[in-house]
Amino acid sequence: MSLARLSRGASLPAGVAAPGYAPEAHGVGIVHLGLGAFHRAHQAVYTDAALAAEGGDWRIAGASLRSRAPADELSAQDGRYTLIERHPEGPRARVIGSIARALHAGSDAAALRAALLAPETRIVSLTVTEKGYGIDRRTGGADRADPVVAQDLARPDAAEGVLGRLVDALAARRAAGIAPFAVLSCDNLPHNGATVRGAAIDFAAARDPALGAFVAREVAFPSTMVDRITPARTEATLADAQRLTGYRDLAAIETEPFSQWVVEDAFPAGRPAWDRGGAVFVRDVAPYEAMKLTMLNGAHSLIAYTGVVAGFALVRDAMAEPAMRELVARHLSAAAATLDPVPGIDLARYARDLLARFENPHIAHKCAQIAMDGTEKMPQRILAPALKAMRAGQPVRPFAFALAAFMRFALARDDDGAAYAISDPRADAMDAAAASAGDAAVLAQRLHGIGALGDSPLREDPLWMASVTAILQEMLERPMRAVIAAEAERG
Ligand code: CS2
Repeated sequence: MSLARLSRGASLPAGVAAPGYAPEAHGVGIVHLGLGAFHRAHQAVYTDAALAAEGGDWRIAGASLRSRAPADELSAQDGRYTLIERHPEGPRARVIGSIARALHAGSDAAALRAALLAPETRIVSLTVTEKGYGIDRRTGGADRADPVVAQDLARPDAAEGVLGRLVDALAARRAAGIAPFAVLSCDNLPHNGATVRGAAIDFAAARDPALGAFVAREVAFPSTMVDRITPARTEATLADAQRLTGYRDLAAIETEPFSQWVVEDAFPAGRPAWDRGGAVFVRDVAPYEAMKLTMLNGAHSLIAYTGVVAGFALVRDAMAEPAMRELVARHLSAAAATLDPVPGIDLARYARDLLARFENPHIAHKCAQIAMDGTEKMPQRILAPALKAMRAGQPVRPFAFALAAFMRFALARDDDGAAYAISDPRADAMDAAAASAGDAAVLAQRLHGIGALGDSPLREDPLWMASVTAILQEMLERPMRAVIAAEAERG
């Protein structure tokens, strides 16, 4: 029996929470770009709680940017889906009703544009991954070398990229006298609101300087820190959804019990009562964001690169290796030492909680999933705290170790010699650099020069480069597991 029946009055078994409101009675107020598992495990859940607590016309029209499948799966179920939370005592299911419509950006382009132009749309939120925006991290502007950005600048009325679609909609609203929406980037970019704002202003100004000035003056880009570990769904996810709810659910997703959302409260046209779902509104998100990017995400990248090479398939497998766990704990304290105080947060406790989250035996989070797009992630996760540590005279070795692991990963062969694919927008440059595997110093220099990795002043720092090169040399000579053991021994 399909979950679609729920919107026609069918009921759920006891123990499975249903939306605490009548979804179809609420209008759409948000357009969301990027309908993947993370959105469904995070913002859509907070919106579901907000609708239950305070109502309002805040349902979501979501658009999947790449594949059609998520849009089809959700549409077939009137937007309903099962959220499975993997608790220690067993999985818990809840049906979410906040998604009103699910579109595919490519084939439903006109419907998506209409939703972006609708006066009722007061927020456009995004989870499109770091690389999905087409931002030139060096200039902070739109990346003219990105083919989609270049195409959208040439044909603004047929935009296919994220910046192009946002700016096209803002321009059309301005022309029609409709107030702009707030743009809420929920990706792990440094200063996500300000970063996307800078690129959107640049893109708009390239079309028309007055439009650039309008975006700068009139459009809010609140920053936000989002957190919930959400592995890609598997057959087990779908089987559990069916077992727990009694319905076949093609759009089910699974996630951890923990969830955190810190948002800058800058929504000129209003927002859902996300605080009723546990979101925290603050004036300045920066300290929370730095904490999460450098501690959680930095440690994640360390685990992912060592893990893929050493043959730990899952984060929890790596954590089960005592030496690896020690290196993760070492990384967390080095990252914490670079942070300014974070209001209301005890960083030692945050680090302990992270270790437990990574160890969660019920979450099957693949190292290979986290290892994707390293050239987009390493600058803010590893190089930014490393630079702070270097300048403050604090230990940098944990960061050098994580970067060296990324470099070893770039060789695309694990300790057993098995090849794996590298999924990264700069995979070609990584592959070209890997030809220097015979010389750790050259390999390190070349890989450190790719994309935003090349923008870090650390690349010019002989001490840093010597440290990275020495660790990489070891990783080239010995199996990763042996290097991990020796490194943990070293402390
Ligand atoms: C992970 C994140 O894949 C990755 O790069 O580090 O997706 C991480 O799981 C989330 O940011 C957790 O909130």
